[in-house]
Amino acid sequence: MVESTADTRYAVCVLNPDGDSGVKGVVKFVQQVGGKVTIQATITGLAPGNHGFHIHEFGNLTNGCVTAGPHYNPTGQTHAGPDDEVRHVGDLGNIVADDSGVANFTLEDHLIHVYGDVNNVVGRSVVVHKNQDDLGRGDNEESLKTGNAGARQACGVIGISGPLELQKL
Ligand SMILES: [Cu+2]
Ligand SMILES: [Zn+2]
Repeated sequence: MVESTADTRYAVCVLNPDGDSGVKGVVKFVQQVGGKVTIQATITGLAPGNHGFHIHEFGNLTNGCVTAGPHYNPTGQTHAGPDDEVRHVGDLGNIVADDSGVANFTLEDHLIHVYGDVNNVVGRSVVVHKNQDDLGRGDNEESLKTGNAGARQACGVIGISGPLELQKL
Protein backbone atom coordinates (compact mmCIF):
# COMPACT_ATOMS: atom_id res chain seq x y z
CA MET A 1 0.00 0.00 0.00
CA VAL A 2 1.26 3.45 -0.96
CA GLU A 3 1.55 5.82 1.99
CA SER A 4 0.62 9.40 1.26
CA THR A 5 3.51 11.88 1.40
CA ALA A 6 4.34 15.26 -0.11
CA ASP A 7 5.97 13.35 -2.96
CA THR A 8 2.87 11.29 -3.74
CA ARG A 9 1.16 11.90 -7.08
CA TYR A 10 -2.42 10.95 -7.87
CA ALA A 11 -4.41 10.48 -11.04
CA VAL A 12 -7.87 9.18 -11.79
CA CYS A 13 -9.81 7.90 -14.78
CA VAL A 14 -13.59 7.65 -15.02
CA LEU A 15 -14.45 4.88 -17.49
CA ASN A 16 -17.56 5.38 -19.58
CA PRO A 17 -19.22 2.80 -21.82
CA ASP A 18 -18.42 2.76 -25.53
CA GLY A 19 -21.79 2.69 -27.25
CA ASP A 20 -24.22 0.44 -25.39
CA SER A 21 -21.62 -1.87 -23.77
CA GLY A 22 -22.81 -0.99 -20.27
CA VAL A 23 -19.24 -1.21 -18.94
CA LYS A 24 -18.12 1.56 -16.60
CA GLY A 25 -15.87 2.20 -13.64
CA VAL A 26 -13.23 4.22 -11.88
CA VAL A 27 -9.46 3.66 -12.01
CA LYS A 28 -7.20 5.30 -9.42
CA PHE A 29 -3.44 5.77 -9.72
CA VAL A 30 -1.15 6.52 -6.78
CA GLN A 31 2.62 6.84 -7.07
CA GLN A 32 5.41 8.12 -4.90
CA VAL A 33 8.08 9.90 -6.89
CA GLY A 34 10.73 7.28 -7.62
CA GLY A 35 8.41 4.38 -6.81
CA LYS A 36 6.06 2.05 -8.64
CA VAL A 37 2.54 3.12 -9.45
CA THR A 38 -0.35 1.41 -7.68
CA ILE A 39 -3.53 1.10 -9.73
CA GLN A 40 -6.81 0.35 -8.01
CA ALA A 41 -10.08 -0.02 -9.89
CA THR A 42 -13.68 -1.09 -9.77
CA ILE A 43 -15.28 -1.82 -13.14
CA THR A 44 -18.83 -3.13 -13.63
CA GLY A 45 -21.00 -4.41 -16.47
CA LEU A 46 -18.41 -6.86 -17.83
CA ALA A 47 -18.93 -10.40 -19.03
CA PRO A 48 -17.41 -12.80 -16.46
CA GLY A 49 -13.79 -13.68 -17.26
CA ASN A 50 -10.69 -11.94 -18.58
CA HIS A 51 -10.58 -8.61 -20.37
CA GLY A 52 -7.66 -6.72 -21.90
CA PHE A 53 -6.75 -3.60 -19.93
CA HIS A 54 -4.44 -1.02 -21.49
CA ILE A 55 -3.28 2.55 -21.58
CA HIS A 56 -3.88 3.88 -25.09
CA GLU A 57 -1.91 6.71 -26.64
CA PHE A 58 -4.43 9.55 -26.82
CA GLY A 59 -6.85 11.23 -24.47
CA ASN A 60 -9.08 11.90 -27.46
CA LEU A 61 -12.49 10.28 -27.07
CA THR A 62 -14.33 12.50 -29.56
CA ASN A 63 -15.54 9.49 -31.55
CA GLY A 64 -15.72 7.13 -28.60
CA CYS A 65 -12.92 4.81 -27.54
CA VAL A 66 -11.65 4.30 -31.10
CA THR A 67 -10.05 7.76 -31.15
CA ALA A 68 -7.90 6.85 -28.13
CA GLY A 69 -5.57 5.39 -30.76
CA PRO A 70 -3.21 2.42 -30.33
CA HIS A 71 -1.59 1.15 -27.14
CA TYR A 72 0.74 3.73 -25.59
CA ASN A 73 4.10 2.68 -27.01
CA PRO A 74 6.70 5.45 -26.82
CA THR A 75 9.57 2.98 -27.22
CA GLY A 76 8.31 1.31 -30.42
CA GLN A 77 8.08 -2.23 -29.02
CA THR A 78 5.73 -5.13 -29.76
CA HIS A 79 2.69 -5.97 -27.69
CA ALA A 80 3.11 -8.25 -24.65
CA GLY A 81 2.10 -8.60 -21.02
CA PRO A 82 2.96 -6.39 -18.04
CA ASP A 83 5.64 -8.77 -16.75
CA ASP A 84 7.44 -9.08 -20.09
CA GLU A 85 10.72 -7.25 -20.61
CA VAL A 86 9.69 -6.13 -24.12
CA ARG A 87 6.19 -4.64 -24.15
CA HIS A 88 4.20 -1.54 -24.89
CA VAL A 89 4.36 0.80 -21.91
CA GLY A 90 0.53 0.68 -21.94
CA ASP A 91 0.32 -3.11 -21.68
CA LEU A 92 -1.32 -3.78 -18.32
CA GLY A 93 -2.54 -7.29 -19.17
CA ASN A 94 -5.94 -8.65 -18.19
CA ILE A 95 -8.46 -7.85 -15.53
CA VAL A 96 -10.85 -10.50 -14.23
CA ALA A 97 -14.59 -9.99 -13.86
CA ASP A 98 -16.47 -12.19 -11.41
CA ASP A 99 -19.82 -13.90 -12.03
CA SER A 100 -21.65 -10.64 -11.44
CA GLY A 101 -19.52 -8.83 -14.03
CA VAL A 102 -17.46 -6.84 -11.53
CA ALA A 103 -13.68 -6.46 -11.66
CA ASN A 104 -12.32 -5.14 -8.40
CA PHE A 105 -8.54 -5.15 -8.32
CA THR A 106 -5.26 -3.59 -7.30
CA LEU A 107 -2.08 -3.91 -9.33
CA GLU A 108 1.39 -2.41 -9.41
CA ASP A 109 3.24 -1.49 -12.58
CA HIS A 110 6.94 -0.77 -12.92
CA LEU A 111 6.81 1.18 -16.22
CA ILE A 112 4.04 3.72 -16.21
CA HIS A 113 4.22 7.01 -14.36
CA VAL A 114 1.65 9.61 -13.38
CA TYR A 115 4.24 12.41 -13.28
CA GLY A 116 7.29 13.61 -15.17
CA ASP A 117 8.56 13.25 -18.74
CA VAL A 118 9.07 9.49 -18.93
CA ASN A 119 6.12 7.14 -19.58
CA ASN A 120 3.69 9.63 -18.12
CA VAL A 121 0.14 8.46 -18.79
CA VAL A 122 -1.72 11.56 -17.59
CA GLY A 123 -3.76 12.90 -20.52
CA ARG A 124 -3.88 9.48 -22.16
CA SER A 125 -6.69 6.91 -21.93
CA VAL A 126 -7.53 3.68 -20.15
CA VAL A 127 -9.37 1.18 -22.38
CA VAL A 128 -11.17 -2.00 -21.26
CA HIS A 129 -11.72 -4.63 -23.94
CA LYS A 130 -14.37 -7.23 -24.62
CA ASN A 131 -11.97 -10.17 -24.95
CA GLN A 132 -8.96 -11.61 -23.20
CA ASP A 133 -5.57 -10.14 -24.11
CA ASP A 134 -3.32 -12.97 -25.37
CA LEU A 135 -0.25 -10.98 -24.21
CA GLY A 136 1.49 -11.31 -27.57
CA ARG A 137 1.45 -15.10 -27.47
CA GLY A 138 -1.30 -15.62 -30.07
CA ASP A 139 1.09 -16.63 -32.86
CA ASN A 140 -0.36 -14.10 -35.30
CA GLU A 141 0.40 -10.55 -36.37
CA GLU A 142 -2.48 -8.96 -34.47
CA SER A 143 -1.30 -10.58 -31.25
CA LEU A 144 1.87 -8.47 -31.40
CA LYS A 145 -0.15 -5.28 -31.85
CA THR A 146 -3.31 -5.60 -29.76
CA GLY A 147 -3.27 -9.02 -28.10
CA ASN A 148 -6.51 -9.79 -29.97
CA ALA A 149 -8.44 -8.19 -27.12
CA GLY A 150 -11.29 -7.18 -29.42
CA ALA A 151 -13.82 -4.39 -29.08
CA ARG A 152 -13.29 -1.42 -26.79
CA GLN A 153 -16.04 -1.58 -24.19
CA ALA A 154 -15.17 1.35 -21.96
CA CYS A 155 -12.63 4.16 -21.86
CA GLY A 156 -11.74 7.34 -20.07
CA VAL A 157 -9.06 10.02 -19.94
CA ILE A 158 -6.53 9.91 -17.11
CA GLY A 159 -6.46 13.20 -15.21
CA ILE A 160 -4.47 14.64 -12.33
CA SER A 161 -6.17 14.21 -8.98
CA GLY A 162 -5.76 15.39 -5.44
CA PRO A 163 -5.25 12.73 -2.74
CA LEU A 164 -7.35 9.62 -3.34
CA GLU A 165 -8.71 7.19 -0.80
CA LEU A 166 -7.60 3.71 -1.69
CA GLN A 167 -9.70 0.78 -0.62
CA LYS A 168 -8.10 -1.21 2.20
CA LEU A 169 -7.57 -4.76 1.03
CU1 LIG B 1 -6.44 -1.66 -25.41
ZN1 LIG C 1 0.04 -3.42 -26.31
